[in-house]
Amino acid sequence: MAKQYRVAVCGATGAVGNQMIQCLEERDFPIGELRLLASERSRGKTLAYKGSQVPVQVLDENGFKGIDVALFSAGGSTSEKYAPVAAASGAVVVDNSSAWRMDPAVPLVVPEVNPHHIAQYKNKGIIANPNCSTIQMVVVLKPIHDLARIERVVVSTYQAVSGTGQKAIVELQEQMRAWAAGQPLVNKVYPHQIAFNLIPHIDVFRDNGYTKEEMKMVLETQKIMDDPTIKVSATCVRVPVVYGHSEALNIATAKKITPDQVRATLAKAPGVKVVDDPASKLYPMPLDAAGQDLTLAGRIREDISQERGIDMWISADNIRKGAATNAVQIAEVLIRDYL
Ligand code: NAP
Ligand code: 3JN
Repeated sequence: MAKQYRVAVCGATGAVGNQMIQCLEERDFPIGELRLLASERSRGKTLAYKGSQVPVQVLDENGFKGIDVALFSAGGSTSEKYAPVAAASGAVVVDNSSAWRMDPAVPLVVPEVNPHHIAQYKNKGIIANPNCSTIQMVVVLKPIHDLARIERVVVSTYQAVSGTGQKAIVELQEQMRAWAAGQPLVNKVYPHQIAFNLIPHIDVFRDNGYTKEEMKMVLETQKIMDDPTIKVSATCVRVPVVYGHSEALNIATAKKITPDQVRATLAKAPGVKVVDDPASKLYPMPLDAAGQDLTLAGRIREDISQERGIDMWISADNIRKGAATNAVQIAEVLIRDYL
């Protein structure tokens, strides 16, 4: 019989954790034992996995004993404290928070882009999963970088409320209902009304005027692509969409390439689907990206404002490829090549 692994999902009751359990099931990850961990608030809960109800355990120092692979999505402070605990008890951690992403000893991995970095898990027993907006961007940038060397990317994101968690989905729905009923709209999760609005503010502001989310896109892209020379400038915007982040990308390359070359390259790239037939009104949209794992790329055209530039539009499921699926894919490479 094929080897089976003891897997923990830490943050199992959350939006990302729930999707991780679903991805493990869908992808038939070889699990001998599934341990679900969350906070005191989830004591007594159970979650469905392959037709059975698995009890949720309250996270503590002993929670990772005997575990081979621990998938974390319980926020940065839980990862900071418990990822080293899990690693010390012999598990390899795949962490979804930003806590370990920029640690030089911790690999930051998108399996379509830099699977070879996974070998560095041996340094600390931790592998970091990038931010959702970075993941979908590097999946399309890597094949273009290999073709024509990217010098600079200007990106604007259109990020779904599910990126903020379940409470933000409820806030958008309640504001829509209140608007339709002519009642006052209440905002608690976001600093402004999100229904019928756009909020150019994701995560906290930094001294340089960018937000932390925008700087994650800059620094994570350079680390994953192993190239600190790629210049990135990002503007991250929350939009009233439930699932699926989209991005407008403006890419400047060292070598001149045509939109046809980009389409042909992306058509062969792992994890990408070219959806680019404007005459038939076909282009990526979050409603089409949601519920699947490919990054959709379209509206590919030459940038008329510069010598060697390409513009495009991409959409991907932020909870699946942007978080849970990417983490499970990392775990798949880990067990295939290393454990
Ligand atoms: P969420 O829906 O609020 O879920 C949070 C999860 O963490 C719940 O299972 C919660 O358990 C658990 N948790 C919170 N504090 C805990 C503690 N002290 N001990 C144990 N468990 C604790 O949030 P989410 O949207 O799933 O996001 C979770 C995290 O994933 C984020 O904070 C972020 O770090 C990461 N994330 C990454 C990306 C990405 O771009 N890759 C995207 C979204 C999220 P209870 O239900 O018991 O409270
Ligand atoms: O807002 C989004 O669309 C993505 C959110 C990601 C997120 C949310 C809370 C904390 C992160 C992340 O993964 O970068 C974090 C974090 O910093 O861990």
